[in-house]
Amino acid sequence: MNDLNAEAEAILRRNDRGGYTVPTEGLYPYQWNWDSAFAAMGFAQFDVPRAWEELHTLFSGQWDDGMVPHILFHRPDPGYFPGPDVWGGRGPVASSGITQPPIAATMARLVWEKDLAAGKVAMANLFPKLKRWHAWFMDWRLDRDAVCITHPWEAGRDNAPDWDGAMAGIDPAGVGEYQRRDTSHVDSAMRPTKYDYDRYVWLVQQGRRLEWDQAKLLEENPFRVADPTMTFTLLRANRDLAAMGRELGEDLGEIEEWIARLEAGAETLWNPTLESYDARDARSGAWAGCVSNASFLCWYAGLDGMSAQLDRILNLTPYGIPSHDPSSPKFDGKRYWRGPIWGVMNMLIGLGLEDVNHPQAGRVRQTTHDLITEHGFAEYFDPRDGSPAGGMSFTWTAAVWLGWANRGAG
Ligand code: 2M8
Repeated sequence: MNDLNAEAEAILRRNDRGGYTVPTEGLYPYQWNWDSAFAAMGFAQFDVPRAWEELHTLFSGQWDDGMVPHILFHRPDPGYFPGPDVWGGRGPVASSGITQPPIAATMARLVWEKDLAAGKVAMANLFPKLKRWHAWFMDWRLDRDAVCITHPWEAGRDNAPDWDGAMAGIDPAGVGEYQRRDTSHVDSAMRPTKYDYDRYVWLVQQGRRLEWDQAKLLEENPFRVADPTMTFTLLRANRDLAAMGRELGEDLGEIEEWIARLEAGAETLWNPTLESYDARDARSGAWAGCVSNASFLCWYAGLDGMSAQLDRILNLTPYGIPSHDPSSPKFDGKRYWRGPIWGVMNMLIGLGLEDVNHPQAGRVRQTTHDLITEHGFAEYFDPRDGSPAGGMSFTWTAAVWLGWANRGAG
């Protein structure tokens, strides 16, 4: 085993809090939804039972309406804001009131493929929970059959320029005083601004006031954006759920109907002027005008159309797909989801490219391999020179290394 494999395994073990994994010590002290799904895929490379346990713990927080929260607050920790007291989630485990990109079915399939016989009981147990979560999206979150977010944190791409238009429509008056914790862990130049945080907190306060009732949020929330991250990940997740359901002898009728609807919905995210998949404000109809790393999840979802953009972007940076187009005036190479490279997004994009044997597939994986080899297991990286940013010893970067990037040719 090479040193990086050993280091990646040690990171997962160190971030293990017993049944669930934190994204990194200090900055993120709880169980995050899509981080946890990546962690399961990472654990599956050396400890398959622990991988299933991660997913099991994640779904122990599922709400009675089917939603799976974006954070589960298993144990209080003053190092993170906003904590359970601010969110007022109503599930079986203290939680936030919003969700995150549904990659769990896709990661569960990768875990299951490690040992089909041993994983059959765990998968049969997880299947109905995954299906209920997907049904929740279909019931509550569609706009012209594309999937909407109700808070920027739901997309996982917190401060992406994609949300600037919708965020400008929020007046955060009355949000009150609060103490951020993130900027005591990392340089504030790498984090969202106060302008954004006021609106994040305002949206949490609004959700709590509306008791996280999806019908009321649909009526009242000014922030509702049809998002490529959610649309493409749910489409892919349904394809993986159908494949697993077939193995388990489940009826697939409903899932197949969801797939057809989401395929049509994804096309409503095609911005012809930008020549790219784009986010669309479901309230105003306005395009965000952003070529983001989520735009390139189309292959992951079984669609295409982005090859010319992919060639263009890959020629602008040495390490894969930045979170925002480097040629855009909004690009900021260090500020979180406004420019940096994220190993997890490179992996999802890469999986999609590999599915169709795309000529750029090898390049995306190889450059992610090089990025981690040269710059470590950081949360994200400056796309111009690869310098590490945000939190270090990061769970999902370690998982991406173990499950995908270490198969680079280098
Ligand atoms: C970041 O988001 C959290 C809020 O959910 C934060 O900044 O406090 C995002 O990068 C998100 O995608 C990720 O799941 C989370 C934990 O790694 O951190």
